[in-house]
Amino acid sequence: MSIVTKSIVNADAEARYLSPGELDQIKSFVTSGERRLRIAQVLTDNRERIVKQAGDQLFQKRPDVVSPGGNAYGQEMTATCLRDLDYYLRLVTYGVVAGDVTPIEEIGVVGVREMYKSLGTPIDAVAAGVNAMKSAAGSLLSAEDSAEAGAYFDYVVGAMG
Ligand SMILES: CCC1=C(C)/C(=C/C2=NC(=C\c3[nH]c(/C=C4\NC(=O)[C@H](C)[C@H]4CC)c(C)c3CCC(=O)O)/C(CCC(=O)O)=C2C)NC1=O
Repeated sequence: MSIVTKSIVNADAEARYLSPGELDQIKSFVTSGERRLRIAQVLTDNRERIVKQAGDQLFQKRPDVVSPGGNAYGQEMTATCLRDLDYYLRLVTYGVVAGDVTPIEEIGVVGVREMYKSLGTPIDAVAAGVNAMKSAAGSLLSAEDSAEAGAYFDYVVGAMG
């Protein structure tokens, strides 16, 4: 939920006007809007490159996942692994646009440990892949934009840690 919706729901539950504090938070959400949209655009435009770079880095660091017996071994499984990274990059763009981790949490974090456990996927390696996407994305953004986007990648990594 964005801060706008959240504030309205909270205020209306008490049948009151938005408080100065809520209006301040909404103001900062609105004034950071252009920056957040710019970041989401860069990530979206460069998604293939970010996923590919992160995959290369992950498989170099964790050759076991793409070796015989590894969860991402074989062309099809490797492609599914890269697809998962792409899923998480997409969720990060949702978070950046919403200025909130809730969409990431609801779509990609709730139940994620159990899911990867049942798939036999080493979740620490998925986290390493997401972290590699953070670096790849960071190299395409200004320091300030990189820090903003980085918080959402960190959220995903933290949820898998
Ligand atoms: C948008 C929310 C969302 C997520 C997150 C998601 C993940 C997801 N990843 C899956 C599989 C998988 N995920 C991986 C990923 C990896 N294996 C590794 O060793 C690497 C560390 C890692 C890549 C970084 C692999 C290899 C499979 C296939 C496993 C199998 O079929 O045995 C599956 C099982 C069904 C399928 O194959 O599509 C799901 C549901 N699906 C969703 O809808």
